[in-house]
Amino acid sequence: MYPTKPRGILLPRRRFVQGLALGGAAAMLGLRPGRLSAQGSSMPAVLSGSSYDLTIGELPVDFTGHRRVATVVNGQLPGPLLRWREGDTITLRVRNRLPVSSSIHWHGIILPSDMDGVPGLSFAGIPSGGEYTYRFTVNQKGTYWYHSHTRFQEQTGLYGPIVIEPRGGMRHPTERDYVVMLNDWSDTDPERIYANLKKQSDYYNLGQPTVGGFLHDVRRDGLSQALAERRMWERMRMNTRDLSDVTGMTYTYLMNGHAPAANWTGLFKPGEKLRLRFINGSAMTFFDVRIPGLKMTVVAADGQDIEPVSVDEFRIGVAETYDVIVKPHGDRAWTIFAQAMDRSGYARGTLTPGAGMTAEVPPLDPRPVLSMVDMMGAAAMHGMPGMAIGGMKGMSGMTHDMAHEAMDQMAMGHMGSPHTIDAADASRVASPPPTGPEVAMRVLHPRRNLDDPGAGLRHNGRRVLTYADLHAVDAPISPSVGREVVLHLTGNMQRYLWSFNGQRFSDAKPLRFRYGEHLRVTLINDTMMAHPIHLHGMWSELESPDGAFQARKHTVVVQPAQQVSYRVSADVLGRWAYHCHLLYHMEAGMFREVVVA
Ligand SMILES: [Cu+2]
Repeated sequence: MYPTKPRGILLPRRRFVQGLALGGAAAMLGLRPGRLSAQGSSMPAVLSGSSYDLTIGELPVDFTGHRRVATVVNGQLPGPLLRWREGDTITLRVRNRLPVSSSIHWHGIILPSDMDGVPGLSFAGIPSGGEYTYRFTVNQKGTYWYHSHTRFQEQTGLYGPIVIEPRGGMRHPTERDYVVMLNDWSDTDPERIYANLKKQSDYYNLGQPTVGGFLHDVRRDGLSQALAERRMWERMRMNTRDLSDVTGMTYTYLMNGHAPAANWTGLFKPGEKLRLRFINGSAMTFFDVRIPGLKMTVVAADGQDIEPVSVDEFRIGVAETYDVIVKPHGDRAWTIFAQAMDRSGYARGTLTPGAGMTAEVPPLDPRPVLSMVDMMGAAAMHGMPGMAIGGMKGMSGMTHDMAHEAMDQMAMGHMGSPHTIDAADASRVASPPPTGPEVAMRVLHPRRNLDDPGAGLRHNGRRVLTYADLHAVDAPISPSVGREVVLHLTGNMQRYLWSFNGQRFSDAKPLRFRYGEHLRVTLINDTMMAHPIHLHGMWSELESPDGAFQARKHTVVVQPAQQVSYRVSADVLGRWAYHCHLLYHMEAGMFREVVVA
């Protein structure tokens, strides 16, 4: 969260990529040359044991035909795979050779707060030329990752995988074990991306409906008619803005550091079982993952073993991890296909019994259609008023921006009266529901359906994983809860303001948890985007709509107009970060400090 100096790289956006990467010049920076290659058959370097030396530095890369400088660990993108053992105490000495401050956060690892790596909360950050030694005991197992928690360094390559071997052996042993790390790379400096979003929130969107067209209809037909539901849908359903706000217009999607053309490849012998450890290390991109023709058995979510569930496809939110087991058969290759949720591009790799074999890459699915439940939640199912709109006025005399905003707000559906307070909701919320300039709209009747795979995956003919499928193999840490904290996920898309309860981090007081208490956190998504919410230091124990324990997660995706609850055991003292893991949402204000005292 410390500002970095923009590097001032400013380049044309490219959708099509050559997928080559260079590492040769890394030697000049005193780092090991990158292991990236055009062949795409290399595996990430693996470091194991109890003591690690990591160096944050820069690496010249070329994913698009243009040379750029990435921010990396030990000269590699992604950084080296850290293979820890459950129960070990590990020491990680991290040196920073960047010209700016940096940090590494161990995502999903339960540890003391001064080891968590968040500048301003856990420690002061690692200054340029400085170092910091992390030391903690590993009391968990499974698939995790690490990344910078400093400004936008995560976007420029500072991330890597963590695999923790269980003490008691694998619950589901396999012949092979691959990390599949997904990332979104941009040739554009992230400071520029952020500035573009602040200036024009749909900057990276394709196929926008026009404001002018809608205003024309309002003048001609009157507001109420223009808002008639059917016509609203015709206008809005192709609007992808609400799915992703940074897209394939600037992103090249990577699998284990390989662009699609470079084709990351994992070998197998027919009949073998493979564990694929999917990690979404993206800054902003949700991926829908499948291996056409192969069933995937999901055995872990966010590092935690779950009851196995067989699926054709799963959506992985930013910062989530899923372990799947596959058994590719035949003397043929299989494509690992990870399309961006908004279908603006994909990451791709190959499982093959022999070098050089590839399989067909499927076409991108159609752009998702937002449904009524994405906008109005449960109201869409029961014909109730769906949204309360902040500060609505007539359409005349509006500026372009105001009209743009109004259009989006009204597109929510039937308008409730402004600032309406939902009775059932109010009984559980300690403070009044958020209003004001940070809050463009509010869902009156959020939906609680965890069995919804989300926009773009509904009724697609494939068996798609949902949160309702996640069932932990062990008991919850919190068997019951003492109190409930309700937080609204709020935003004003047109101004690119993102917040909890309508308050940006800069304006908000910390959330206070009492040391030793068990509480329920209920998140209500008042926006039309899915937000992956990450609590540091403590598990988020996901509950079903009727309050039963489902699974332990470190990152919980809350879909548009959805309400999700989880239990938290406040069993570790200190100051912790709590935030949306969409990088630009976090920086825009969807971030809170949690104090356990
Ligand atoms: Cu994090």
